[in-house]
Amino acid sequence: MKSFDLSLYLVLDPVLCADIGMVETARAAFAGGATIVQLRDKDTSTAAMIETGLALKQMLAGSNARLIVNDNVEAAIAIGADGLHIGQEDMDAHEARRMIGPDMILGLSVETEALASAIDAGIVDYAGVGPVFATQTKPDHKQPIGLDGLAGIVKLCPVPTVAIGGLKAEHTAAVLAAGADGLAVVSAICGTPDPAAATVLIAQAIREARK
Ligand code: TZP
Ligand code: MG
Repeated sequence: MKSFDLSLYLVLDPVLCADIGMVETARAAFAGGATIVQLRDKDTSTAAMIETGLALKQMLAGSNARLIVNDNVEAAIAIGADGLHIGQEDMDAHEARRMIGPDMILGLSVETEALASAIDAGIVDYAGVGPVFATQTKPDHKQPIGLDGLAGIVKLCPVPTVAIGGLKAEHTAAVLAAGADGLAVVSAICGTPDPAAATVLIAQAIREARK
């Protein structure tokens, strides 16, 4: 049985994290209560991705936290990551599953109810649902779905879900009320003056919302 906790899902951004770096940002976020981290770097080489991923893996050793690699199957395998996350345009989920084998976590981005209904729970382990709100972090993002859209899509997902897109601590209660299992954030943590404190704010909001 794959075990992972989507509650507070940090997605790293190399540009936003430039000041202290992605590994130190992740370290601070885990100290603050992040449960899972995704290495996402659209503009780097596989070799550099592997180097950062191995440093993240070393930092996480002995913890329950999970390391997911965005899009790059070769890097995910070389790092020995816990999982791979793909978008609808990246590759077919069956093809991804065939390449990573049965044990790695596979996450898939979904933006519509139709895509949610099409998820094969036999091969996909969780869905990233969004963007909930418009965000500067991903300039080419799809049409925002809003909190009502999130609720509609989550209802149709046959796997656990994490919401993404423009999410801040103040959205936590509404996102969880919409049925998502967690929040994925980039700019709410990466590049903030105190990433650990920024994470604590979200972690506390999650605890409050679940009471
Ligand atoms: N996918 C959909 S929106 C997004 C991704 C990777 C970026 C979310 O960034 P932020 O800063 O949390 O809005
Ligand atoms: Mg992608």
